[in-house]
Amino acid sequence: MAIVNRGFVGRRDRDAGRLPPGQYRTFDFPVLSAEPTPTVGLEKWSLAVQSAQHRIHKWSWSQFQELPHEEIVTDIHCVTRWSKFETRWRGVSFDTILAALPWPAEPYVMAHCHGGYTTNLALTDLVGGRGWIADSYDGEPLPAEHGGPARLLVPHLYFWKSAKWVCRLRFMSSDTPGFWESNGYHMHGDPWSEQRYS
Ligand SMILES: Nc1nc2c(c(=O)[nH]1)N[C@H]1C(S)=C(S)[C@@H](COP(=O)(O)O)O[C@H]1N2
Ligand SMILES: [Mo]
Repeated sequence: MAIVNRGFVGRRDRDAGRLPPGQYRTFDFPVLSAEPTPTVGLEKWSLAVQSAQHRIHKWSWSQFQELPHEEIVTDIHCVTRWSKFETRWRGVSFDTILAALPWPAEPYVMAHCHGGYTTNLALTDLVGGRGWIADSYDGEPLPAEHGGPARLLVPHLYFWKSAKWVCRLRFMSSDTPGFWESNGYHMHGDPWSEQRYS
């Protein structure tokens, strides 16, 4: 009895402080999409990065695979109040993306997706090992319903910022609202200060 008790307390200790305010922990992996899941063939896939001056740099799938990938283990937090701990991804960091760009990036980014979804992010939230383009989940290619072939992963912000089926990153000189941000969601979306709506 004492051993069971200690184990329980130990687990709670480890998870204490891990849940942002107003969130509950889930053990499954909900799918939240405003649009039907698009089918994006790898031969057609590309990631385009566009500067505010309309310069474009593009990676095909095979070129993207050659960029250094890293493993990310992280908690994720949806604004609809579920959080999932210890999710495991592989992806290319924004630090790597920016280093590969032939021109300097402007301070804000609009992520554009197949299907039309958009979300805005500040570059400062993406660099320093805090933002990735993920193409693998739990050791497998990223499933289509979770954004495969590739999605944004910005886990320190509410998960609506982690755009699925991303196809274009458009840099901007000023912060402009994306899809949910135009419909009342917060421009920044920090779960720890409950930046749900603006
Ligand atoms: N393209 C696209 N990306 C999206 C969304 C969406 O509707 N379309 N929903 C966002 C929201 S609100 C969440 S919580 C996560 C859900 O990701 P999941 O379906 O892999 O759990 O994707 C985000 N990225
Ligand atoms: Mo969400």
